[in-house]
Amino acid sequence: MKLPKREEKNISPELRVLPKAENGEDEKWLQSLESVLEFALKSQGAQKTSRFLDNLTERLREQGVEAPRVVSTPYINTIPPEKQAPFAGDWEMERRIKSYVRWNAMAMVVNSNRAHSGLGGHISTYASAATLYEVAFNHFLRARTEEFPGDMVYFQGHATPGIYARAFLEGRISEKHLQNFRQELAEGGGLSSYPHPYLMPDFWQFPTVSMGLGPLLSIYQARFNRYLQARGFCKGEEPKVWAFIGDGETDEPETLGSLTLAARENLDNLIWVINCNLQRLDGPVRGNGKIIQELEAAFQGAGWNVIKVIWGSDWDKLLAADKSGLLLKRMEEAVDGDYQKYSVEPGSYTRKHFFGKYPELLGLVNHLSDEQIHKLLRGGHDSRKVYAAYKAAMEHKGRPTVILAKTVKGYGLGEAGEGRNITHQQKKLNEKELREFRERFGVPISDEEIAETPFFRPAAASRETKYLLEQRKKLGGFLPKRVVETKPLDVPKLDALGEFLKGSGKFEVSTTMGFVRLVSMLIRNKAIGRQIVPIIPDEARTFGLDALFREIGIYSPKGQLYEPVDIKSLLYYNEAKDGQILEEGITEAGSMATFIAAGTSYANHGRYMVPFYIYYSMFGFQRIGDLMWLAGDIKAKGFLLGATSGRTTLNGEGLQHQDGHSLILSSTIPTLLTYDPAFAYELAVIIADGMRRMYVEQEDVFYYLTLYNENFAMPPMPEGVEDGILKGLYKFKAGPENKKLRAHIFGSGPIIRQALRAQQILGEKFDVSVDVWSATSYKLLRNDALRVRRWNMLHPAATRRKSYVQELLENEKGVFVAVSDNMKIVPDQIAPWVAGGLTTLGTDGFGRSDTRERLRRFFEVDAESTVIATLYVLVEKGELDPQVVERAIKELDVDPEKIHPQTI
Ligand SMILES: Cc1ncc(C[n+]2csc(CCOP(=O)(O)OP(=O)(O)O)c2C)c(N)n1
Ligand SMILES: [Mg+2]
Repeated sequence: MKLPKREEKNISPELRVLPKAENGEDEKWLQSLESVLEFALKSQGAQKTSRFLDNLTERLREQGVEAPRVVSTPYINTIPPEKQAPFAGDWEMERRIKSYVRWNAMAMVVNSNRAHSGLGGHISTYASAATLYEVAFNHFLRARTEEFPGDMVYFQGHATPGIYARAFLEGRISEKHLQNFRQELAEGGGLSSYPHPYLMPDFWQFPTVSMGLGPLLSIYQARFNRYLQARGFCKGEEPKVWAFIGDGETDEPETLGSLTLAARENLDNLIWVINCNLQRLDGPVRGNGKIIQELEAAFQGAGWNVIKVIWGSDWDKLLAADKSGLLLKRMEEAVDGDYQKYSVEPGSYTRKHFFGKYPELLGLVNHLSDEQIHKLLRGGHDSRKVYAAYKAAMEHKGRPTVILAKTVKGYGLGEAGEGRNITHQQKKLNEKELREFRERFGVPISDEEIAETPFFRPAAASRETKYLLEQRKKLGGFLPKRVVETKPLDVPKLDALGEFLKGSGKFEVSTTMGFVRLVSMLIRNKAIGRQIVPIIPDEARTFGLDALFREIGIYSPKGQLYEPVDIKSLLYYNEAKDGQILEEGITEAGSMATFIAAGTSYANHGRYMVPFYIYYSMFGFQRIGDLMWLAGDIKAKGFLLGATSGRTTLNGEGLQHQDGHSLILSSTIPTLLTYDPAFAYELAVIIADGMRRMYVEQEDVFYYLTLYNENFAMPPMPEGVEDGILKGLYKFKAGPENKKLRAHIFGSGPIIRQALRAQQILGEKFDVSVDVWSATSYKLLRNDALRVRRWNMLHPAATRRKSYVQELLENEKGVFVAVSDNMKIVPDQIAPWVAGGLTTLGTDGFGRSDTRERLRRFFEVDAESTVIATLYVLVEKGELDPQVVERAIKELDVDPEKIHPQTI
């Protein structure tokens, strides 16, 4: 490090750090400190010197002096020019290739919108990030090979045009594809707007466009890679996880929320590149401040290695020439709003307002024309600076690295949007703007063609194509690329889970307890036990999963450095380097990110892992629904288990805990199979079949199951109900045949016991014969019914098909009632296919704390309320006198004037 010399005469009044004393002693102070520094640097080296300074400030603090806690460094590049690794490529060649990618990325958006205005797309994000990507593609991002899983790259969602444009130059996608950007239904197929593995399963690995999710996932992906390593699943060269992130995106709490985990677990396999173009969609990210300095402080504080790439190489000379220290001062005092202005205005403006603030600085740029001043590059546009930063990040040990690269949004668009607030939305360029763009980047497109914005791809035999292919070859091949060549798992069949089919005898257990037992059995299974990944956000004891702590250990890269307080107990908190449980602490988002990493290891690591993520039901879809949606997009496989489910089954916890709607929220995810099982055997049937479908048949689906905490004797599985359990409905207990009045009650979860009690009351007191059905999945019943109806509609002359639910119920006589611990809309899903209609009882309204009995009466889902509802439907059908209902209300002691929990 070279310190700018601050000779006495050169210290400008603006830079004084100490009040001017009469005898000029501040200069002496400064000089003596600087000579200490210089001596230390020369004789001890940079690291020891910085330790010395740390110790010094520490001693000041011990003396009670308010010494500054340094979380940010000067507003200059972290890597000084003399420490900068030399650029290892053909700079001119790479510039040309980058220019062609730039052009095609812009042309895709312009062409799509010219053909169909309103299709959208983004030009300015990639325009600002082109150098960040191209240096990575040419030198750092390693593709998947036989022996290496490939670096895992989270591309910024809005930069996709650039990624497609490069794949086009690589010959991986066709011109037709580019033409059909954002037109996926066009003939011949098109390209998805953003990275979506669901839509382009051979190309995209990681969805990123819902801002904040990509960064979060990348941390947990890097951590999961370490978990696989520690447990002996991965060997050899370790992949790096790269995340390209927008500076505006860092305002999402998910982006910065898990930084400390990455540092704590020493994830030096993780590199973030934050494109600090100082703008988001509407305007500046921090117009009145500096996003780079703010982020530096956050990352430093969290323990990351921070590399700032602020200034391009041209500035090195200016900084070296500035002996007064004023240039750095000026760099620090200008805010991002000013820098945005400098990128929009001509060089004369920057000369006057940036350099001109201090007359001494004007001298520094006297030799530069206005044009040259305007072209002074920001660090993120300078391949040499970016290369050096990436190399340093690759080599850094012990901590994750973040690169904060300063760029200009819409770089190269000129009047069409460079640095302007409207640039994010810019989709069109007029002919003049196209010409300027072509000239600026030297793209060989003729005047005659330019208005058509043709794509440009150098010939296969050209030096450019050869170079870019050669660089990719050195890095193992192309990327992004998603490859699925995974061997199916030898999952246990249902008979291996026989004990669940027999019932629990006299023992009263909950489905949660049943699940814990089941997962323990699976963990002991020889064929797949090691692949099971139990994930839990600090609720293991709530659900009884602590039984597994000792047996399989909690993953911790440091092992256990302390003796746990409960070492003497059977279920002590056992952390181990090769622990199998991922105990995430209180982060549902982090736990879900782990679920996604584990659930996609078949695509990213070529092997199936089987995640079971068990959590407090209410803090699932409601809290982190966007991540669950993403799990569908990324084709994660595994089981989500919403425990302590039900508005009235979890009784004491009240309004923010009692979930009665996760089955509705979860039903919105197209590839998610949702189940609401009542009994342990149902759970076993669903999980066994789920494993078969996901890990043997390799279907791209995942599962959500509710688990409840009400204990009761689990019945044995009746004969022949397996198919019904999986399809969503089966008859559990029939009533007598010989009665005139007949009814059917569908129950799910523990509320089926209320249906069974209602069956008894209706039989004994009101002479109604009731069949009780277990409804395991209204979503699946509805989806099947919709599919069949659609088929019939589109094949009107063919023999009509029947859905499962219609077939099952068509010969049943009597009225239909459904009762659930969830909102009425859950069973309502199948109402159109129940002949004669379906009356539903459910728990609409906010939860509250009380006993189960009182809550069930309050929400009108107990046996008595079910009896009243059933009798009333018989009245509506003209089969019963209303007085019978009145009698029931009295006899069953139900208050007809009670509060209605639905509220509005
Ligand atoms: C969760 C979420 N909220 C809002 C958006 C809409 N959106 C798309 S891009 C964008 C601005 C992005 O700014 P920045 O992260 O700085 O990226 P840049 O394009 O500047 O590189 C916004 C608000 C989104 N995609 N995701
Ligand atoms: Mg931005």
